[in-house]
Amino acid sequence: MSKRGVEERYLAACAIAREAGDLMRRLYEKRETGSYKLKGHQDYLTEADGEVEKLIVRRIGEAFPGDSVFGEEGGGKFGARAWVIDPIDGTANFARGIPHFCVSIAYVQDNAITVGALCNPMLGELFAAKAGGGATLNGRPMKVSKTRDMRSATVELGWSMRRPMEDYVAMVTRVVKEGAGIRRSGSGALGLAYVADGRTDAYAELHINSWDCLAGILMVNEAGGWTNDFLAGNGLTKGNPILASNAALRRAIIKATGIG
Ligand code: LIP
Repeated sequence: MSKRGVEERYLAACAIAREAGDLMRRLYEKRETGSYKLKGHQDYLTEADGEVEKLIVRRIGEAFPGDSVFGEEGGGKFGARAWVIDPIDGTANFARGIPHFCVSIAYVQDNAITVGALCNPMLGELFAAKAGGGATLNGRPMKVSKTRDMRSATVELGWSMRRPMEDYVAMVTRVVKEGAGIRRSGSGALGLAYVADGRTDAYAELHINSWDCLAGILMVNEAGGWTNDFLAGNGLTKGNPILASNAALRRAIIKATGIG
């Protein structure tokens, strides 16, 4: 694809993420307590997920009718030019009234993440990246942290029911034993963006879906960090483990999490 084609998709991803974020915030502020469903054990679904995804799919179709789109709620296709979207990453937070969530939009060209955009409307934060073009927060360049010692590190360990609880507890135990501080905030997309912006030093999860993480993976790499080969095997369609880190902690965090 030409540079112009990538730039057009980058600008569109940013604009659509902002518009979707504005809609998400309006829906959040008018939601009624308890207005959510559970599509699985600890797997939340709100009406807002569907409304936001419909807006994103419509905008992408208007601008790039020849591209494929895959959304967490509506499904779709993974073509050679594929948009992979999560309308609300951090749905459990949205559902329970915790203002820590975002829209995640990624564009993948021939199985390579090319464009990513995340918007957290509650903080007015737009995270964006394009392959070879750097990563930004509201237009400001992002860089990963320089933390070199696990005893000074802050590491987010994502969790879901998609892997055995024993495996998660074992990973938490290993990371804490290495001296790191840990957190789990319920949005893998924002967790990865925070690594790219140096707010945390690493993000790990034993299984995450592509729509949650592709945009964040690109941001971490464009901000000078490292990620495992998430797209190996069936990563795009079935998900995989994810590990993202600043450059200095890479070896230590691979050892502690067992993801590499
Ligand atoms: C979430 C992910 C998070 C994971 C949660 C959930 P959702 O995505 O971002 O990493 O730990 O279980 O899958 O469901 O809020 O779009």
